[in-house]
Amino acid sequence: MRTQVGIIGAGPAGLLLSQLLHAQGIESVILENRSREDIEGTIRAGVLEQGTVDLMNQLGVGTRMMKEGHFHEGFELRFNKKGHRINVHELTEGKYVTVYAQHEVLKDLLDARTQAEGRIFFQVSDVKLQGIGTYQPKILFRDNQGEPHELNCDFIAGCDGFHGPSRPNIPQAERNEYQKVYPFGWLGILVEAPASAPELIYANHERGFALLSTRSPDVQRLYLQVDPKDAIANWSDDRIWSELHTRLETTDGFQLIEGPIFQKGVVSMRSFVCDPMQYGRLFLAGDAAHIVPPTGAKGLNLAAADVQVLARGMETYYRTGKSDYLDRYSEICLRRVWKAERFSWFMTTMLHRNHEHSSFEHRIQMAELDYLTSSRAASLSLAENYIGLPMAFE
Ligand code: RFL
Ligand code: PHB
Repeated sequence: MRTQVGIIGAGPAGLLLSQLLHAQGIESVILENRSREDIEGTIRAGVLEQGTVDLMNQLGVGTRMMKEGHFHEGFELRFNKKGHRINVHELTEGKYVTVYAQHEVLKDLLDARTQAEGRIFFQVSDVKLQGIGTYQPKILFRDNQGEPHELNCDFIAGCDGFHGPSRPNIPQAERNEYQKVYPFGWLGILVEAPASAPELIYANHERGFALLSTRSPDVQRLYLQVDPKDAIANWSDDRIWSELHTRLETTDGFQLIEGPIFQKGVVSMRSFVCDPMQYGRLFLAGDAAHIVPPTGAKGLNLAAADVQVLARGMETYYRTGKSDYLDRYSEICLRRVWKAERFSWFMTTMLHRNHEHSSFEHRIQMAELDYLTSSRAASLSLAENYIGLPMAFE
């Protein structure tokens, strides 16, 4: 089998890349080890940057998002039992915080790929990369029947997430990895209930961080900071609600609306960057190359930014035969990646309770929150990072 770009992974990075390449007349094949149902049922991100929304629309896959997504003009930072609104819309000259679930983005992209008769193999196994240092790289894999195949391509895009097989193919001596593991986990729940607030609330409380988000008028998404090693079995619904009520409480009587919890789980948090994000004919994009803690809502958005640079490089290569731009892929992406790493680390550090910290660091956290919510310059910086820094292609 042959294609121009072999893509490993049908997450946001792989599917967006395939759709971008298709729009430029470049052929790709996607290899994914999970089933379509599994992908469409996995609950992850919720917040899209304005640039990601624009990209979805530009690719012709934004119709449902524009109809069913939620467009917020701001969000709230809550501390000392008081809410402080960040008016993102006004501070960023008209941009919106879009809440539209990652699995809905994936459904829309999978539909578009299917309609365009794009080739996607689901439930593949034994994925192996070969010849990435040559001009004829290939991917060996088994299809869902266990039949072995060889996919010959010009380029391989490693869009296979943090645990995927692509990154380890970059020789260790050529690869620098930067990592920070946080002593926090997020317990996330999905609840059948109406929204308790019109916009997202990020709360710093002495018992730990809490986040109120939404999915639809009748389904809400909430998170609690917990010990990353804590078992979900330790968290009864009653305990979750009691903790959420305490952490989100305000002096002016905020009411948290309860409902049946129909999904819950704990995720751990880390920051990670692989530099470079490319080697020979292999290009990493999204979580395969970098991870951020979810507090800044940047992971999916960074994946979308990477693949726009990658698609531009490939388009330039096929049009001119020159690889100069592709050679700079990693350098161009990493400038944005490190700014998103900084922002996600900053939001995480400011909002979580760290038991390794002293009362000094706690006072600094409070000063940071007070500054962010009382200085226009600081609010502007927060808003422009949250909504997404402008896309840079050079
Ligand atoms: P993904 O989504 O992990 O997709 C990788 C795909 O590769 C497949 N794969 C393989 N395929 C073939 N062979 C193999 N050997 C393979 N190994 C793996 C996997 O099955 C999978 O389908 O990576 P991608 O595309 O880079 O996308 C990254 C995003 O998924 C991630 O950054 C976001 O979910 C992060 N994130 C958020 N990002 C935002 O931009 N905004 C948010 O509001 C936001 N909230 C979140 C989040 C992540 C969270 N969790 C669960 C970590 C909230 C949470 C709780
Ligand atoms: C979500 O709705 O899942 C969500 C919202 C904001 C974040 C992270 C996740 O920062």
